[in-house]
Amino acid sequence: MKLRLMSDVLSETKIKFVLKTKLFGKRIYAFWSIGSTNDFAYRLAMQGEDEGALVIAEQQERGRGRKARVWDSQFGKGLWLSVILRPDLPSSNAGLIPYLAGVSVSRAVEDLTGLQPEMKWPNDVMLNNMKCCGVLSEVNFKNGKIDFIILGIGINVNHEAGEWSDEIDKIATSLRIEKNERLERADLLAEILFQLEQAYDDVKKNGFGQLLDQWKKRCPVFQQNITILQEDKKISGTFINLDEKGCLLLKGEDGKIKKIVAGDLLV
Ligand code: BT5
Repeated sequence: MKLRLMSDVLSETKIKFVLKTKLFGKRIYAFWSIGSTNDFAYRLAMQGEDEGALVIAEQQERGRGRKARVWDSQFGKGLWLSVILRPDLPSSNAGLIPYLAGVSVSRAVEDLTGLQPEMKWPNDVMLNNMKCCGVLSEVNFKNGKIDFIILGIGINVNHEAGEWSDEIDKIATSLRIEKNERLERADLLAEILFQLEQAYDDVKKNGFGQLLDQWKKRCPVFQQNITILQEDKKISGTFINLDEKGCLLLKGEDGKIKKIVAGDLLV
């Protein structure tokens, strides 16, 4: 047991050994414990770190979601990682990066486990209607262009039921819970970065159209009636499309189309 646990640690050497990417993981910053991988990657990027650098930790003490929400990042249970992107893309494309992450994680999970993740707008990957992965994409602009994007991904891998607080336990799941077996986090990491690199190369060459189609195919409420919560306001309508900036287009009962930039989908 002890040996197995030790070998599960995601050291730089172990990560290098399993990676099958050229760009992502070119530099690896692997931590036992860190505040937030996104914060660390942001500082690195500000200091000029190249695209492709990977920051990963066994545990985050201050893992973050959107709007400073807490992201539960228990030691050794999941993948808590951030990568630095410096895409030569129009700044209007920045809001599409979370979709890139969602589809890539979903493909990796599908390939390794046979499970079929679903997308929940804007940035969740779900299994059985429970959240197994969240994405936090943070952009820094310079002279009106994208300087860098920190793409943070948190995925629950080897948690067992009851290992979160009561509040999170009600909405979260892990791959282990869904698949009923423990997973090798290193293999999943390698596959996620591989899928991410392929998808990233593809959108840089061909645009985001196909990627967004993939996302919509995996989203069970696409073209259905939904309700979105923004602060304390609820907006309902039909989820008719995603636009070229990644906004959700919602058609109200009055036939008018609203662009939703941010919010939380109520189920
Ligand atoms: C997210 O925010 O889902 C983005 C999460 C991104 C986490 C990664 S880990 C690596 C990198 N470094 C960071 O500091 N962050 C990124 P949001 O959509 O706002 O959802 C946050 C909500 O998800 C919380 O308010 C909880 O309700 C729930 N939650 C927290 N921890 C969870 C977990 N481990 N699994 C499932 N749900 C969780």
